[in-house]
Order: sequence, then C-alpha cells, then structure tokens
Amino acid sequence: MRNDAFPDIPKIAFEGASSRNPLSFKHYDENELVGGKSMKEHMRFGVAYWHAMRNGLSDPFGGPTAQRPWDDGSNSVENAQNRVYAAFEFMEKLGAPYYCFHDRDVAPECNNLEESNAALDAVADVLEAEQKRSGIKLLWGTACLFSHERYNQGAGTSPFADVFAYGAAQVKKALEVTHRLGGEGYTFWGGREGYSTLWNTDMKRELDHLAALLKLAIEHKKKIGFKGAFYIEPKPREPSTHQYDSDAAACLNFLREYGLEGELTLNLETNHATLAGHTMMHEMRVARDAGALGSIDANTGDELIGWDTDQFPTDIYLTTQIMVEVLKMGGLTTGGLNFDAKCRRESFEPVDLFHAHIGGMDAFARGLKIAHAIIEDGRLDKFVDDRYSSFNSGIGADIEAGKVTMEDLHDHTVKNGEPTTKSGRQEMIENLINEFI
Ligand code: XUL
Ligand code: CO
Repeated sequence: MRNDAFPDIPKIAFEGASSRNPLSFKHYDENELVGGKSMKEHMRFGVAYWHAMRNGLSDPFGGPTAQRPWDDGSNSVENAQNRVYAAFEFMEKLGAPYYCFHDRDVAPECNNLEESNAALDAVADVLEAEQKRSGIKLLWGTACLFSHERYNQGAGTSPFADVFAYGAAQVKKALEVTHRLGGEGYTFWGGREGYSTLWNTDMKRELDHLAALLKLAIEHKKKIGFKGAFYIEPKPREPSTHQYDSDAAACLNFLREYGLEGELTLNLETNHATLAGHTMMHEMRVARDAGALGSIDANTGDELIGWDTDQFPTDIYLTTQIMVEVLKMGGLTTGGLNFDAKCRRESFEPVDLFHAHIGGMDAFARGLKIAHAIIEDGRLDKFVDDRYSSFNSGIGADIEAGKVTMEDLHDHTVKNGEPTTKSGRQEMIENLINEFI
C-alpha cells in the first residue's frame, strides 16, 4: 500500500440523494438490501484495468491526454508494479470489489515469451499482495491477442500456425496467472478473430481453429484445476470488418456447432450490442433464454458517433433494463458488472476516473431498485403471462406439447374460423415502466 496516487481524494462515501458532493454516492449504498441481498452482492462491480490504468484517452485524430502522475511512461516492470499500487488505491477509495485485466495491461510485452511471462509473474506478485491486503478480487482475466503486430490477421484464426501457437501460449500463461490470483472467470474476446475481406479468407478453417483454441484452453483449465467460468464476448466488428463472435446468437451457434455449450457462457457488452444493431436488453434476453448469461461489460455507446466509444453508463432506462434481466436470471453468480468504459479525452485528470465510476455505480443502483420494484409490482409479468395464455389450454397447450398434426390444425381452423387477437398495449406498458423511473 502506498496511498500517494490520489492524495486529495478520500474514500467515497454514500451520502444519499440530497448530497451535493460530487465525490459521493447518491444512490449506491453497498450495504443496502434490495430484495434481501446487498447492492454490493447484486452488482459485483469491476474496474477494467485496461481503461482505468492504461488508456491514455487518445482517439483516431489525436494522441493521449490522460494525466497519470504515478506512471513514468516507461515499459519497465517496475513501472507496471507501481501502477498496481495506484490501481488498488483507486479501487479501494471507490469501493469496487472486483477488477479485470488483460495480461498486457498489467505487465509489459518483452523481447520474447519467456521474458514476458517472467514480467507477468513479477507483477502478479504485487497484484496478489494487494488483493490480499485490500480484499479486492479478480473478476476475470484475459490475454490480449490483438495489439501486438504478430496478431495483425488474428490469433486463433490467423492463417499462420506459429501465430496460433503464440496466442495459445499466451492464453496458457494468462489462465495460470488468473488461477493463481483466484480469478472467478476468464474471458475470450477475439479482437481480430474475423476477417477484413472474404476474398483471402478460408472461413471454415478459421472457425475450426478458433474452436480448437477454446478446446485447448478448456483442457488446460481442467489440468491446472481452474474452477472459474469461461466467457466468450460478442462484438460484430472493429477492429475486424466482421468478427466471428458477432452477437449473442452467433456465439451461441458457434458454441453449439463445436460442442462447447456448457463450457462457456457469454460476457455481454452494451456498446457491442448496439454495434450489432441490437439493444443490450435483446442480447441479454437471448443469452438468458439459453441459460448462458455469464457476465456484463457495463458501458454505453454514443449514438451520434457510431464506433465503440466505451462510455460510462448513465442512462437509468438502460441500467433498469439490464438489472431486470439480471434479476430475472436469478442474479449474477461468477460474473459481475465490469466497467469496460473510459473517460472522454477531454476528461483527463485523475479525479475524472472517480466521477466516471461513481456515476456508473449510482446509475446501476437506481436501475437495480427500479427493476426490483417493477418485478415486485407484478403488473408487467402478469400482462406478458396473459398475452400468451391461449397456449395454456386447448389447442395452444397441444401445440406446445407437440401433440398436434397439421390435419388437427386444419380441422381446428375450419371449425373456429377467423381468430381474434388483442392489443399488444406497447404504449400502456411503456407508461407503466415510466411509473417506476
Ligand atoms: C473490446 C473489449 C475488450 C474485452 C476484453 O471492445 O470489450 O476490452 O472486454 O478483451
Ligand atoms: Co469488453
């Protein structure tokens, strides 16, 4: 513990909705019970090391702006270790119970694999000690298989076998370090697992290779006794033109095609959902219905910009939808709400990291309470149940039970004539939701 990265910032306290202190929680009280469970347990907030500690806030038109006085800007192991103290000071003052990292966020890439692995071990020593001291835990770890130039055409889907091998070796080490640090999960986001043009691509072979990489990782997970969850994170494009894990449905299809369902669930991210042309609620519903909703990368995109802007979520309507889906699946277990989000380039001071995360946590606290109230109220669920009630008996029940033939349906229709329907009442339901917001 060093406690010198954010000298002017105290531990962020819950002060309630009437507080005018921007460095306080207005709604997130980690001990407050909602439906018998504390907010801390409901949300399982995580800080993304790559954004909070490593993102210089550059954009396609300009370099980094972030002021990070604890960072000497070098690629040394010592600097990486110093950063860990700043990270834990930040997370402790914020009150975040979890963090997530890529291997190359926490430790530098060195001259060769052995040196990089040794650097990762040396930083993991400090991570382990700081976790122990603070009680902050690792939600999930991952390997960065997209930044280094060797991965310019992918890792698991690279046309070059040596690149596949290098990527697999990196996953092996990242998994072992995640295991050593007691990680509750491990995420696969295929940054460049896709294509830029189909003219030069053997898609079938690339998908076979991607599945082979996952199978090897599952085998290794079992070998080292890692009990954490494996997640696959959908994203439709960027950096690739098309990424194979394009959305929840595509990921589920891929997992089923290669017999990997049951081994991996999904880590869903709001900005990825919207890039795929879906809402986050849609992606969550697809995953939940498949029993495959694992974890969440909590952020939001900018509708006017159109790329992956990774902004902090502040929209209460969005956090309400997310928490409705989370509550309806019975809550997060191994997963959490990881803020895969960065400050705007204009928000370059260290204190902005606090404002950003506080806002996200407060927005989710409100979303949780609203979602709980909507479910408790019961009118929404009753409406949906009633809407499908014609399938509860008679011909509907027979259809669901698979007891009818086409002839039965023909006879039924001849006998009953033109069906009647009822209004979907979308506006009434939207008004009902707004009663709670
Ligand atoms: C990239 C992204 C990643 C994954 C982890 O868009 O979301 O940071 O969450 O590799
Ligand atoms: Co993400």
